[in-house]
Amino acid sequence: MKNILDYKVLKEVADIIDRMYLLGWDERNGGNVSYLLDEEELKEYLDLNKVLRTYPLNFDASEVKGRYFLATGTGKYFRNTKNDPETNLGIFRVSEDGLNAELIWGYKDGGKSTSETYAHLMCHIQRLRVDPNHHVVIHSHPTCTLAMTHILPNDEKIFTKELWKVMTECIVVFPEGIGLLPWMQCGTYEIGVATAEKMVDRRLVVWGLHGIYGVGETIDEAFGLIETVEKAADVWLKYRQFKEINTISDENLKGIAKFYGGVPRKGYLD
Ligand code: 2HA
Ligand code: ZN
Repeated sequence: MKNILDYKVLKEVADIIDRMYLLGWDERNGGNVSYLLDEEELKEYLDLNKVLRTYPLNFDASEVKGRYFLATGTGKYFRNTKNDPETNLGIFRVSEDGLNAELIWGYKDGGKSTSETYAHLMCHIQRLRVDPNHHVVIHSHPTCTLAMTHILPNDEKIFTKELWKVMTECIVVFPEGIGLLPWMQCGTYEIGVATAEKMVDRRLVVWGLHGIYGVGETIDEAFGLIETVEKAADVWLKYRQFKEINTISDENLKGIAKFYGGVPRKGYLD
């Protein structure tokens, strides 16, 4: 059996968590990451018949029964993850009835998966319906994106268009727009449902006064979405206090999207 600490997915997840911490986006235990694993690959590293313990998921996740997830632990600090993955991360399987997590590895100090497990699993379920190659859900508290939600109204069209107009790259990276939820209690079943609903045709959802969710087939994709939003939010905050004399017009945005083959969200540029 190979050493799980050499598993490239685990290394990639630990690396991105460390990077997000260093970017200042994930203070203390803020943020969480989960990754849908490939069973055949995982078998090379762990005995999948050996369940360490189980804990309730408190909702019906049977759509992903038997699937394996690597996820950050509840209350665990991003800062500590790379140095001690076995305490700060865990790998669990969703039980056959969909109601429990069966821990296969990790959460060494008796912990369990992130307080946002509802939202993570619901986003995985939703994205798998529209993208069979989906794997990654990242939740983070990026500074400038979060600041923007204090200033703009709770309107996802306005939020998206402000960012599209900051820099040419935005409509290339997220032509489908960004979902935006007003402030809601985090960690709840309800915020999970609301987030997953927005993920039907989007890969980014901002939680007002809290943070962001990004999803993707790879870490590069999910992280790339979030870093593009955060970069644009940073630039937006830098110029919004000045008189803007140049901007990307709606016509320009349509042209950029067309050039790169993206379809801008319906109703945003019409
Ligand atoms: O505590 O980010 O949303 C981790 C979180 C909750
Ligand atoms: Zn959070």
